[in-house]
Amino acid sequence: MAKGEYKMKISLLGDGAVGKTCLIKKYVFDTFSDDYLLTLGTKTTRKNLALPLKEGGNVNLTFMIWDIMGQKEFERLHSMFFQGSKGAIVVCDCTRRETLKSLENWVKNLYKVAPDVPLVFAINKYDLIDDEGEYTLDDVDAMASQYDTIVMPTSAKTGLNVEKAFYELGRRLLAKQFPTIKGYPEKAAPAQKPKPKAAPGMAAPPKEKVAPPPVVEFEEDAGEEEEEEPAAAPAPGTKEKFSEKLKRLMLERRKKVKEMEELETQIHKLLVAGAKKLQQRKAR
Ligand code: G3D
Ligand code: MG
Repeated sequence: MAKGEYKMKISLLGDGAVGKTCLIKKYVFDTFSDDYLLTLGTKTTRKNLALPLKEGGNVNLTFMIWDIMGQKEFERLHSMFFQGSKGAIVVCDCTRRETLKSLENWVKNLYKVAPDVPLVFAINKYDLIDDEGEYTLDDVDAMASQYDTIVMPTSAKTGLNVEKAFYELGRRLLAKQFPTIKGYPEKAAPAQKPKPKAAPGMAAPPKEKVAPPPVVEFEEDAGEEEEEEPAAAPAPGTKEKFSEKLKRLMLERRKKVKEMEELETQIHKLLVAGAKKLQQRKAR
């Protein structure tokens, strides 16, 4: 049973080519291709995540994931992208130290329009750490400790910590309302000891329980089913039953939230189209 339903905008920030779009693609569609370009940037991608509570039941969270273009020339558009963000995954690339140096700048700019929202720092391309890595997690930990955040090595290529990074951000987004959301269900470590065998005539030992992975499903901006329209407000002076009023207000609220989301998606599309034009003009 869901104990709550939430929809929240989050942003992926970081310099150009650190892997933001690939991380979103890996998380939402579970694929990675090296020739993948800016195709996802044209719309807000959604993904549903069920966060299990210690006392049982889940909280359902829909991420509205905003991908930005990290290149410096789009900087003046960024504050518009950031507005309404409830949290962010801030990404750098372990093979380019300059992307690590920019992390703080990204956070500073985000905090101007979305102060103190929860963050996760992702040190991406960690699959390349042995051959091309320029710095490691330790270099980032010191800097990250000034923010209330966690740092994770990620790889959009191998999938390392991709789900975990989004899960941890989701957990932080809802931590105030739901402090009992469980931690990310890590896969059980390989058993060190040989498993006890059942003595003859005895029942086999119970199998070790492994926490199931969080329930996730994705949804692009697909058309949604028809929704009930709120009833008209009664004429002034007319009595309205408590239950009817509550239902009317809840439906009105839902309608307004939907309208706002549609506006946000339109704004996002417009900004991305504007950024692309700017990019084309620069290339000429
Ligand atoms: P951006 O959205 O932050 O600008 P992209 O970055 O997601 O477009 O990725 C930029 C490049 O990095 C892409 O390569 C992509 O394949 C590669 N990349 C992204 N994440 C990873 C990763 O975790 N590991 C490795 N090895 N490569 C990654 P191209 O060559 O297409 O520019
Ligand atoms: Mg991108």
